[in-house]
Amino acid sequence: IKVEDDRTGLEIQTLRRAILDNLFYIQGKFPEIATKNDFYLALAYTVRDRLLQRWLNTIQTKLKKDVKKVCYLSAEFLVGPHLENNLINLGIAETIKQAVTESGLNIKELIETEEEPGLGNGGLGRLAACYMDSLSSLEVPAIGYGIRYEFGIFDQEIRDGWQVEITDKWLQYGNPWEICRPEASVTVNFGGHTEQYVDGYDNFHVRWVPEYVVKGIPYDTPITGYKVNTVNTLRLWRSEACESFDFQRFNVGDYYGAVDDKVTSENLTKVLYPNDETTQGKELRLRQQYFFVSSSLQDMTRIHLLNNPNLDNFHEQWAIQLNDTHPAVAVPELMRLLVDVHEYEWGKAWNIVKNTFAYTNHTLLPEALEKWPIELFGSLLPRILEIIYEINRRFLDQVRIKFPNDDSKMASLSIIDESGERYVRMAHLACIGSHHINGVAELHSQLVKDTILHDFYLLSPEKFTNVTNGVTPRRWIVQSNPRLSELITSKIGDGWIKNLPELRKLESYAEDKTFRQQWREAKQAVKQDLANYIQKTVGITVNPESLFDIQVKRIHEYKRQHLNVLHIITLYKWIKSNPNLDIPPRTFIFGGKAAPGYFMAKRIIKLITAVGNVVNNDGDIGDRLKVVFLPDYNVTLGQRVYPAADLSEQISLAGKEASGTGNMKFAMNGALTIGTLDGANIEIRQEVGGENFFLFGLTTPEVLNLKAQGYIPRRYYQSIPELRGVIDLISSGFFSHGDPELFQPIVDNLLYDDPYLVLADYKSYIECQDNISQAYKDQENWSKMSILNAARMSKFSSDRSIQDYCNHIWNAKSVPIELKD
Ligand code: 26R
Repeated sequence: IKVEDDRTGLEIQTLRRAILDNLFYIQGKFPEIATKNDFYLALAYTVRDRLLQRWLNTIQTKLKKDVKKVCYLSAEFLVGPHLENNLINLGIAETIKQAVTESGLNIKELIETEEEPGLGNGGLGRLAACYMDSLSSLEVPAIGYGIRYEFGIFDQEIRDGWQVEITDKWLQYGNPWEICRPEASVTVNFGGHTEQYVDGYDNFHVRWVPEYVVKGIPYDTPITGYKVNTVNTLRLWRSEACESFDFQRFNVGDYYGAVDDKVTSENLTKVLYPNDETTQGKELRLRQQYFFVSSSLQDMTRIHLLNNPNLDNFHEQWAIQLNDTHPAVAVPELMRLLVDVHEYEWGKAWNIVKNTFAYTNHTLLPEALEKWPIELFGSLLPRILEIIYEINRRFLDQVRIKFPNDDSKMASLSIIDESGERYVRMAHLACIGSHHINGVAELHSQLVKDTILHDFYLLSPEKFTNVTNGVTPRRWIVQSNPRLSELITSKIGDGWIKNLPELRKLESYAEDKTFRQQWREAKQAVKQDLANYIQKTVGITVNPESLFDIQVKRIHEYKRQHLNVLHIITLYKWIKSNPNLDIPPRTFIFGGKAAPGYFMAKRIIKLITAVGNVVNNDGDIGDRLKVVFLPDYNVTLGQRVYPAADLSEQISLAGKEASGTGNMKFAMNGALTIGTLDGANIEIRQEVGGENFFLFGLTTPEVLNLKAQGYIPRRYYQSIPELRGVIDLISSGFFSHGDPELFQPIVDNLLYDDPYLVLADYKSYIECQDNISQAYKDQENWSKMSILNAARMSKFSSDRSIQDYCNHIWNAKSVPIELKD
């Protein structure tokens, strides 16, 4: 008889034995005393065992000479739960399910036991995770480098309608997916001063004498690709105190001083900053950035030198992508490593640096553009600031040649902002140090060239390009919507999972009545699941046949959740005054976190829940309108929500949302979109067809015009009676138990400032929503539009985005991994 290896075998009996074995030898438990988490961990280790060979083979391939590696440098990776994703990518979901079930366990329950690593705020972090999935699925050798925050994005609870933040203790019951690699630890300098010295050959050098040194310890997580052997690595750094430094103090008897340093060093990677889109110049944040960037670059140069005599060809072997400016300090740090540590001459070093980096911009909002006070920067990273000054000096010499006698150009391009208090502008640093700069959707990339980086564009137009964002169909269709996936596969086979353009084959079924019926049944089933979840979590009974109208994303004024609320109140007033009004019942679902210090965003959450309390409990309304705020929106909850939507709300003010990626997840799952001409909405509409997309609102040029003329929001309030009625109802205290104060900050903001033109777009939005209500009555046509949306979304696969990056920016290729065992 053949006996399969417990660690790799895939027969049911073997898998069952392996789970018990891991339970016993890793968890130290018998089934009789094991908790659900013990079983989850035993299963996770069983799955991990089955990817390790591929993982190690991929690492070996990467070490080979002449294999170009992509490094995605990002302060955030919002990967979501690993278990089910790995089951799908390894192609063992069915087998494992059978083994687990035959062991008397519930696979769904075990999958749901996993705590998701919330190591990101929102779009930018989730994009990094989708890109890691596609890099592996396309067999591109890649490493994601980031920070292993001990506490990720806070958990959100809703108490009395308000957001309350709870510490995210994602590591408390263990993380089976990471492997710590202390042997690859590095050290990172902070503070102190610099000195010049002359070496034995009369060459000048600079040495950085730091005030303290922090140790960086890497933790590796495997990133599987879909049904390929490539398993890439996500390498996240944790900080620790450096023993050698502690001991100096310790030895002179300053025990508390030594432990203090330990506390400071270890605080570095404690917590993710929960601010989405506003910088506060917090020192700890700059420390985090330099810490993970320096650790990662030291790691790359070390790996490079294993197989190369020197760093001369570094840029031929490594393509480093800067995910926004958060890792932009990599530009001077690589210069430091080349010039100070490896003794390269400046010009030669700079040539390597500028051929290594590329920079992605993710936002135009001025408050989100990172800049650091010079004082802070210089005291924390004295050597890096010197290098930045030298980069800037040489850069401005070039500018002077191109624009002679133009001081305003010099001022606008300089890395240093000298208009008031002096700052280091990180976007300028990233631009100057990169060979390519891209925005994340066509409109956004155009606006980057026209506005914030306009002068850089004039200087080097060839550097600027666009890569429209994408999302992985593995997690966002196959995993989150198995019913729909099976229906699709039953008609067109499963090639679409790897090659999304094959979804086009569904177009012809849009005319097929039976298929439409099946399509509706699949949607109905997931809507029922979400209705059950809503009942269980917030205790609201929703009508599963109603139109599910969903807005999930971070709460921000530019995303205009409050515009959505104005529509809800409008409908509420309509039904109250005309009970016979013939519109389909709707369930409005919201989800999203507000930055803890963002007053207006938090108040918008309270407004949503307050309107919900009134509407949901009004007997005249019944189940014609329900308003649900789902607490703690995260990747896991996203997976429940996107598949269940009939309508996707993408209603940001034109010109403000760089791309959006939730918009893609909704449409791929057959939701129709109500949206402005903003971010990737424009391209989604282009792909699915204007007749299958509900468009409203001002365009970007119209927004600019209106603002230039002097926008007066009160005029809209005065001239649109319906709008006035809605605002007055909020002001009256109707939704706040008679308290007119509670929502006055929102009302005043809308009436007297309204920076995101909510009132200007109100009328257009309401009309569009009314068209939607009418359209929903024709279920056959709605289904047709829904099918066409899903069928035409292939452009928004992150596989396409990654291909674009590989071809146009990284010059990287697939390297299939051989599986020798
Ligand atoms: C500097 C700091 C406070 C900070 C600023 C901005 C921290 C985090 C952010 C997050 C931003 C830049 C972000 O998530 N941007 C989003 O990136 C997505 C992926 O490209 C886009 O889809 C989305 O439109 C954009 O808002």
